[in-house]
Amino acid sequence: MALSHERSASDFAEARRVMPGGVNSPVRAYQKVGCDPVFYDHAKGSRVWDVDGNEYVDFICSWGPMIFGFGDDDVMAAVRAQLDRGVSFGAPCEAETRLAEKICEIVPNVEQVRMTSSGTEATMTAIRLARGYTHRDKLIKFAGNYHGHSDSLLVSAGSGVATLGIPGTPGVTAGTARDTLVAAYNDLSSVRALFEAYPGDVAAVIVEPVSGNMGVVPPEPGFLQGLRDLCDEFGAVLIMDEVITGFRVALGGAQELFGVRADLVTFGKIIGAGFPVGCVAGREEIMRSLAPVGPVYQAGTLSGNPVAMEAGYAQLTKLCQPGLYDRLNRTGALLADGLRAAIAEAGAHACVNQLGSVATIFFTDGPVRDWDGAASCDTDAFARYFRAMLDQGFLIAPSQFEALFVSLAHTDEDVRRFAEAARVAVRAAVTPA
Ligand code: KE4
Repeated sequence: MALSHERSASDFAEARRVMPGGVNSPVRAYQKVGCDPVFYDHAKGSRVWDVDGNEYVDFICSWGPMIFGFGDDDVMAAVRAQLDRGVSFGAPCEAETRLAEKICEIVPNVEQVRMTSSGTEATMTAIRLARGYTHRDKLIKFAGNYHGHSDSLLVSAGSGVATLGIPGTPGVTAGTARDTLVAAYNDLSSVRALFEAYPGDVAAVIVEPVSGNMGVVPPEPGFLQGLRDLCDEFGAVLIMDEVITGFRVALGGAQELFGVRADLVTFGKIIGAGFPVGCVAGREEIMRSLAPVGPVYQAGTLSGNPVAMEAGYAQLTKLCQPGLYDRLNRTGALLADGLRAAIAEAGAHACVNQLGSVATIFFTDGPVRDWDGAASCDTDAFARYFRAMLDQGFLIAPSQFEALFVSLAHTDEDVRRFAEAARVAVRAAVTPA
């Protein structure tokens, strides 16, 4: 029975009057999945209830931060304890140092941290820091990778830019775009070619060590180490953007999982446990270029916000418990198996990429190993799949070019029910009305 979305519909009409598209981040508008967005009312664990009272199992997890599910008791206790002590100081406080120390303790090759209020600010800072440290201008990124919405990084970006099919980079100057060079993911020769075309002028390579923003695309064996070797050969900074993968693909993130050293690493999402937090981190030798020690300026009114710091510290501390990532990854694998069974049963032209607790069903034969592969997807089929999952009470990312997130609150029963719903939804996807 189709769910009623009356109040969401009126909420959306009201929102559109006062906010562009009715949202504060484009992908939330459901523009490419053929229906209006549901408005969330409240959430707990793996569940979300919308304003019409419909209950869903949510696999967006607020785009990654809710690794323990919504409203984790330990995180909320830490937040409540701070609320009456002050929600913002704009001055140094011990909570900032505690979270920075925890990140340095957990993450390989990190000696110092600079907190920001978003992943975008973290990657923007990392780029500026790499340019200031190397005195070079050019930046290499990968088609389909998304690193937030700072000018340099909107060139050939994934996520919402890919979802909306925005051509070029309106609002970004030609000069800025000229300094961003675009390589193909999983293609080291395309990276070498750019280094050789701009000898001595590439400041950094920035990469999603596991792509999440063209859908999930894991690095092929040797790709990340190959980037490390190229950056060493040409004297560039290797930036791993771990806003998604940080504390998700392993406690120590992709650097731990793949055993490849980044010079700078950016985090977001999980380190804020749902509060606005990002950070750039790395060796002190580079980080000391940041003001007030060095000349590379970066700042933020709410950077190191005490409530956000306490939330992140509680979450990272809880993630240090043994066995959690085995359980998280097992749930991710179960879910991917369920999707593959649904594809096989429907005889659908689709494939699944999964790594740990992130996964994407691509409506193309695949394999999907780069942006060209992802771009070949039948996004109308994905939209039919999305709507069929929504109607059955499952919330997934409203875009072919995003990831599905599993949390530690998702049970085997949640996954079993998801797989059942996917059998119906994949058939609907490949059977245009
Ligand atoms: P934020 O500025 O949204 O906190 O982080 C930007 C960012 C940086 N790097 C990576 C690898 C990211 O995935 C992101 C943001 N992720 C998107 C989802 N693909 C956030 C959701 C949205 O844009 O609404």
